[in-house]
Amino acid sequence: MNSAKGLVEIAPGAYHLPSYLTNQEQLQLVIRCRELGTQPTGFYRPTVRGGTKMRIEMLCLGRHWNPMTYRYEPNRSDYDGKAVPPLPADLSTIAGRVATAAGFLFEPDICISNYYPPDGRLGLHQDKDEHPETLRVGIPIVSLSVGNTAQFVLGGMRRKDPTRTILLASGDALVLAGPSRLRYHGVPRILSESGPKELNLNGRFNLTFRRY
Ligand code: MD6
Ligand code: FE
Repeated sequence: MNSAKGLVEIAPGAYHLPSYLTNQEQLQLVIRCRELGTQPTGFYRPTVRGGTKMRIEMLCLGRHWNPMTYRYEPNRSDYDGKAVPPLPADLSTIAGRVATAAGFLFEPDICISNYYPPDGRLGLHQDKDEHPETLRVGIPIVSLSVGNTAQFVLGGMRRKDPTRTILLASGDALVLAGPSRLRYHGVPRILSESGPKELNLNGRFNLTFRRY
């Protein structure tokens, strides 16, 4: 069960589910991220095309998103060549439940988990590296956030389109699907010390679940 306070359609095909995860589920998710993140295939700080280091740490499950080629691959060839672990069933199940709550049937096969330190951020981007058919039909991306609150900006189909800001708090879920699947979005900042004290996390984990 979850403590969802509802489903807010922030744009056609984009849904915010505030407080989707219970406190207990949030704690479990933090523990899970730390477990997976401290494995040999755990978090690392990616360097993107052009040589800039990202302001987050990344961990991929199912397939690795290569920040140099913008392609999905079995091994993290931009870093240490290690094969990424499979997407654990407990995590894909949660993402499937979120999608159901928003009215979609969704069976993810990839998860990208990002860790934001207190000064972490993620530039404006589109998630368009999945299979063309996935993008064409608008198969959702489901995201889960735990820890500090993020300022999440959602724009349009062009980088210069106007954006709106929503706050993604600990336990919130977000779905980008259908006509919103390819909207530009980013996280300019997270709010320090804004998460539940019990998580012991002055930072943030965001997990995005995808179907390749
Ligand atoms: C974040 N999220 O919340 C970054 N992408 O830290 C994303 O980039 C994202 O939340 C696609 C769909 C949902 C998301
Ligand atoms: Fe994204």
